[in-house]
Amino acid sequence: MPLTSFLPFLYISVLFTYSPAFGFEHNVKPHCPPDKEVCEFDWVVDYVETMIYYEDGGAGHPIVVRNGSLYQRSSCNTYIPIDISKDSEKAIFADGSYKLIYGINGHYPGPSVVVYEGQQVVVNLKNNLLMEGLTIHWHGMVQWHTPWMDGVGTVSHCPINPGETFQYRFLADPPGTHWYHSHLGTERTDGLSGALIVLPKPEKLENLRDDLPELSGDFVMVVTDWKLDASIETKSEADWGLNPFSYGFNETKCYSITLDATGGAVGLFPFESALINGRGNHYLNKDNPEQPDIPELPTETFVVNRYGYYRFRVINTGMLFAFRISVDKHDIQIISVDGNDVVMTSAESVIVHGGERVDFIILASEDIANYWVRAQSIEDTNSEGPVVQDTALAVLRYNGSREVQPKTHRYECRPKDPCRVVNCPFGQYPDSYSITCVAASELKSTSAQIKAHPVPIASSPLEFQEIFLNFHFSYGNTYVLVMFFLKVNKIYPKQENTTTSCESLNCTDHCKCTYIVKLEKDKTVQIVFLNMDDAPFGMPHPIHMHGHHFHVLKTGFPHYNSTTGEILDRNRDIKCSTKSCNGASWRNEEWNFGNVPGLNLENPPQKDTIAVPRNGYVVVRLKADNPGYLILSIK
Ligand SMILES: [Cu+2]
Repeated sequence: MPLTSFLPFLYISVLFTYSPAFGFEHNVKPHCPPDKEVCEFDWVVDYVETMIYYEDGGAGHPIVVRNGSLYQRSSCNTYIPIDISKDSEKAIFADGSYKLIYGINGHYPGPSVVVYEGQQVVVNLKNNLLMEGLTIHWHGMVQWHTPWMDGVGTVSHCPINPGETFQYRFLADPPGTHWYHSHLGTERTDGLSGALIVLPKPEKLENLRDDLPELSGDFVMVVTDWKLDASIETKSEADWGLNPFSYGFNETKCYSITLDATGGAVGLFPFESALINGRGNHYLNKDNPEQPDIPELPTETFVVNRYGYYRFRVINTGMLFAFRISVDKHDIQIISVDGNDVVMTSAESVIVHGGERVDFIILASEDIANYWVRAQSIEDTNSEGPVVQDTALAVLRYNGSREVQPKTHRYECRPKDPCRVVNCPFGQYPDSYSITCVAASELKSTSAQIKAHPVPIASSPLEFQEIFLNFHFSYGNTYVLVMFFLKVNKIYPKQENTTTSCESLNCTDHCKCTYIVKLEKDKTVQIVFLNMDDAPFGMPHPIHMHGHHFHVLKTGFPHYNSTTGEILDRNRDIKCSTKSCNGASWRNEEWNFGNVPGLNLENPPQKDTIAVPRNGYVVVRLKADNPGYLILSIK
């Protein structure tokens, strides 16, 4: 991208005044009418602390629990009761701990950006922080021919410095459930994230999907893991190998990594709590995971009318943990992944990895009551044996039911009536779980979706480019954290520096560098994401590609022991030429040039983030038609 394309949007000014406001609107409400060409937002990023009650002028009062109720301490000895119905606009409750975070206009999660397809989105962003630069990445937006608006700090633009204002301007494309977040350092997981919903143009709505019932409501559900420590501390301590001391440096008991049902690593550090739309709780009582530590805290509540259909747009904005999402006593009907429509499919639950979005519908046809909405980790065991899955909870409340905590339990999967779980990061659960896994690649695009975005097919081998990329830990370094944005070679503004040591001949196996892959313009590019791990604890990695929604053609799983779930052997379709599986290729040369057996070329789903199974692979395809420096990273 020539430097002249970098438009001078950066200027310094003080445009906005700051006053904290906190309510999270979970109903999808467009910000501008559909006929408006430009939809504009004014944002101020500033510090804010959770569990502090803010007065309009900005003065704060700590929120405390006394005798089973919440109070704000307006002076040392003055306690004023908190009225959740009124005061939830005045404070971010999070999980009940005090934590300094970043807020956008005082909000966490950030204000939802709800716009119409094709609208020009303008975000005037003022960085009011004292010492941190920031950028905002619009995850899911393809940024067609505007890669400089992709918001990846040091790759697609220079960070916005403290005191500066930057104007983001990009086209809302494609429609669907997306999100935004800071793409610099660890800011994303300390407050700088939110929902970005692009609604289809109203005139397109009618012929877009005829398979959906008429909806009575449309909800945003932002799910994230949550830690008391600042993310930079979590990252640094992980870099230094301090995770075993996560319970406290002075505690005698040490932390042991939790594993999923196939032995893949999940909890590199302890699951402390998780939030749904900014609200959560600690659930330290493992014997009764539905009994929160601070029951007085507000819980996110979705109110529905009986017999109505409701859409949930789930976004995992978290740091490490994937969440298995379910609604007690209600089947979920999955209709969209990463903003792309799929043929409706029924499931007991769906697993949403970091960066992924899943839309589902429920029919509120049960008794008028309260039901738990669950976001459960996929932890299964640690070195001592089975662990209880950590859970974040929200409430599904039928109109007319009492405002009390649900008493429901999650569906029990039985051999006769197994649970269908969509988007497992592995091929199968052990037999005893009675769970049938549906891989993301088994979902089907709707006919309208595939008509608008056909699978790229190369007209000749010359038009076809195939790339094998292995995402994995390196042996002996089990604690390297992958969910933070590592230092990458700066691309803006010095483009001559983009050649890196990865391209040098003497780098044959384990090299530390920013790896740059050149896609040839307009070619059909098939990427084989590998996760061939030589580390003792591998883990499934969600991989996110900027600038494209690729077609997911196939998943290759390793071989499992069906009783224990353990991996017996890595997938042997792939030939690795080094220990780190650099220079990988298909074992069978006849599979080259796109001739891999079992590819769904007819109606594969489209995604922008995909979990690659440990010791397996995922084949994706795209057309290289969006020039620019686009990052490909583990989410
Ligand atoms: Cu993205």
